[in-house]
Amino acid sequence: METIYTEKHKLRDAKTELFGGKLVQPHERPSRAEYVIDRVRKVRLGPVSDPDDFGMDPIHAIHEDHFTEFLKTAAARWKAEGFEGEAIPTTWVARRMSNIRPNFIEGQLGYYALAGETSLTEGTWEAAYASAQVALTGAERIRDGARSVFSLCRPPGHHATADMYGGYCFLNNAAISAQHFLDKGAGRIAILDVDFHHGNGTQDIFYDRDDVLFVSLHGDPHETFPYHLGHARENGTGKGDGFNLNFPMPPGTPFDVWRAAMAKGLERIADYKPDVLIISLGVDTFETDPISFFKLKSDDFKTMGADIAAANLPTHFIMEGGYDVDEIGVNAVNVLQGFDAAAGA
Ligand code: 5XA
Ligand code: ZN
Repeated sequence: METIYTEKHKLRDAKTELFGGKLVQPHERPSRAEYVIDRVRKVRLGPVSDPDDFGMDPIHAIHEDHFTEFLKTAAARWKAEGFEGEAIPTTWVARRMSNIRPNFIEGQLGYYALAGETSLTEGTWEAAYASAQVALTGAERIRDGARSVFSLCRPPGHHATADMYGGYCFLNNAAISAQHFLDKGAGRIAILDVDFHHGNGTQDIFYDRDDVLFVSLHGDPHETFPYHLGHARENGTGKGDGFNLNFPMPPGTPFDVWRAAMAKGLERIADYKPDVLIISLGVDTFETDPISFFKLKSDDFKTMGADIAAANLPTHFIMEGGYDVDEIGVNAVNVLQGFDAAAGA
């Protein structure tokens, strides 16, 4: 399997994450992608290629112009005000308040953030832009006939909505890829999100549409991030009714339970008959992940890849989360090797 990768991800190198009431070293850090690419090379998964540049149009097919403009300029504006730390929001559009965008940078952070842990820093925009280009390049490989491709995106994307960032995400790489396939002539795309966290951004972007089926397996939002979306009753709305499927699961969920949920999701995907399957590939379901509570083991990721291959669809893997950094390479690449072995590659 080919991997698309760029070192530009290193431009996203925040020094602080608001976690447990303290500013700590971010869980989402450059070494994550380095462990993954090292493992890709070590096991000789396949060629590693640089992304091409598709410009802003495919990004703006998903994200609002005013939002991308904000992401581009926020860190510099924050610094220009004399604030010394990294830019984090302190206020939100809470219940019964006004949704009018403020002018001052501090107010705009609260307007555009869906969570407070994610600092905006110099270089973040460039890394997020490059990450989206990685996903678009992966999409083009599938359009050119590849059975599968791995877009090693960093920063991740599945929490980002059309106009909100947070949960370590800025641009929604899976959504940008899905829309790109549709804009180039595909009729239906399925996204299977296997990250530990619910892909609230992807759900929100496609919630009223029937040309993208979104299936997510994740920690029950009563118990974990993103807390305010991801319940089983969220099935889509309007034309999108029936095209959103959530499988929230409780703390301690082991692989056999998780796998049975994925089988149900894959059944729905088979019924839908998509042109392409996109996998939002997070490996924070791992048993020792520091911010998650499922109990998957390293070998389970191989089985996961084999089960995904059995769907027999062109498959675009897009990297999302995973924070047991020492094991992230093995776990992510186990999915891809399990897929390749079952697909006969
Ligand atoms: O998939 N999303 C993540 O891994 C980020 C979770 C952020 C929690 N504050
Ligand atoms: Zn996650």
